[in-house]
Amino acid sequence: MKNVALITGVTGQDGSYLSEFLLAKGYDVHGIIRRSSVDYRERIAHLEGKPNFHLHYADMSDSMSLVKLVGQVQPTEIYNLAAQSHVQVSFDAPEFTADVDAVGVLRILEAVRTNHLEQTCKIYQASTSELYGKVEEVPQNENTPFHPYSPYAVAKLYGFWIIKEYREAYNMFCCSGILFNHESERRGETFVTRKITLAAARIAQGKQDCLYLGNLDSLRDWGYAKDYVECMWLILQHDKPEDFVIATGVQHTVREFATLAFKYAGIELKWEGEGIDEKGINVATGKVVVAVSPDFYRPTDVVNLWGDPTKAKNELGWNPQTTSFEELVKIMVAHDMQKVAADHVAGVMRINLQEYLEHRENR
Ligand code: NAP
Ligand code: F7E
Repeated sequence: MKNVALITGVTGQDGSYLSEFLLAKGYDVHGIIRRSSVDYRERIAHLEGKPNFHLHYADMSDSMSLVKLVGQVQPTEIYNLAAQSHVQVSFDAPEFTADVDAVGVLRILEAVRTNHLEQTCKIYQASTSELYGKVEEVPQNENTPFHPYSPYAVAKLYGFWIIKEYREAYNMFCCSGILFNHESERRGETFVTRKITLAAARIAQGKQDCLYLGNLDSLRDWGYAKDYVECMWLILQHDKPEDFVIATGVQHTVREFATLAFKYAGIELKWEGEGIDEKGINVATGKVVVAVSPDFYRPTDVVNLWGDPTKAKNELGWNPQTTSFEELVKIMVAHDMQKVAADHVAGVMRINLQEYLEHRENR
C-alpha cells in the first residue's frame, strides 16, 4: 500500500522539514494551508511543484473542511503539527489557542473516525514539554507529572489526553511526541533563539543597536528541528502506539544562548547587573548590545525544562546528540549573518532601482 501522509501545519518550521523527510522516503505528502493576505509559504516554496507534494485549503477550526479532506486524501499517516504555537501569544489569544490546539486535535480524530479510517490511519500529535510547565521534577521523562503553566500548555494538555483516550477507547494508533524546544534557521522570528541569532547578525553588521529580551535565566533543552522530525516518523513506525519524550538531555539558559550566538557573530559579550538591570556589553566597544525589557516577561513563565530522551533512544534507536547545542547556534547564526547581508544588498538594489526610475522620469 502506498504511504500517504497528511500534514497539518505544513507551512511551519517542523512541517517543512517533515515534508522533505517524508518525500525523500517516497511518501505522497499532502499539506493543509490557510488563506492569508500575504505570501507565507517561504519554508515550503522549494517543494511546491514536486509531483508527490500536494497542498489543500482547510483549517483546524473548521471540522467540515477536515472531514472532507481526510476522506479525499485517505491518509495512512496524519501528522498533526498545526497550532497557535507561541506561548506568550496564548496569553493574548487564549480562546483561539484552545480552539486550534485543543479542539483541533479532537476534530482530526473525529475526521478519521467519520471516514472509517481508524484502523488504517496512524496519527502523530505534536505535544510539548510545556506540559511539564511549573516543573515537578528534573529531568522530565514520560512519567513526570504534568503541570501546564500557560493557556498554550493547558490547550496542549487536552490534545495529549484526547489522543490517549481515542487510543484506548477505539483502539486507534495515535501517539504524542512530547517534544522539547527545537530550533533551526527556519524558526519563527519571535521565538527567543531566532530573535537572538537575527539580532546578533544585525548588530554585528551595524543594522541594529540593541536586543531587548525577557527572562535571561530561563532554562531550555534546545535541539535541532531537522533531527526531531525523524522521531515523529519513528514514533509512527513503532510496533505499538506509545508516547515519547524527544529531547537532547542538555540544558542551557537564554543568557548562554545569547553569549554563544554573539560570539559566532564576532562579538564577545560580558554581562553586568542583575534582573531588569542586567546588560550584555560588547567587550570590544563597551556598548550595551543586550538589555532586559519587562515587555517580554510572561504572566507565568516555564523556567526549568530538561528532557530525558532515554525511552526514544532505547526503543526507537534515535540519537538525541546528532546536532550539539554549539552546532545548532552556529548553524542559525551563519544563516542569519548571510540573510542580513543579503537583505542589505537587496535593499540597496531597490533604492538604486527607485533612483534610476525617478531619474529617467525626470529627464
Ligand atoms: P510553527 O512554525 O508555529 O507552525 C505552526 C503551523 O500551524 C503553521 O503551519 C500554521 O499555519 C499552522 N496553523 C496555525 N493555526 C492553524 C489553523 N487554524 N489551521 C491550520 N493550520 C494552522 O510551529 P512549529 O515550531 O513548526 O511546531 C509544530 C508543532 O509542534 C506545533 O503544534 C507546536 O505547538 C508543537 N511544538 C513545537 C515545539 C518547538 O520547539 N518548535 C516544541 C514542542 C511542540 P500558518 O503558516 O498559516 O500560520
Ligand atoms: O521562549 C524566554 C521565555 O518563546 C523560551 C514553542 O515552540 O517551545 C516553544 O515555547 C524562553 C521562555 O519558546 C524572550 O520567557 C526571554 O522562558 O523561545 P520561546 P517557549 O515558550 O519555550 C515549546 C516546547 C513549545 O511547545 C512552543 O510551541 O525564553 N525569553 N526573552 C523569551 N522568549 C521570547 N519569545 N522572547 C524574548 O524576548
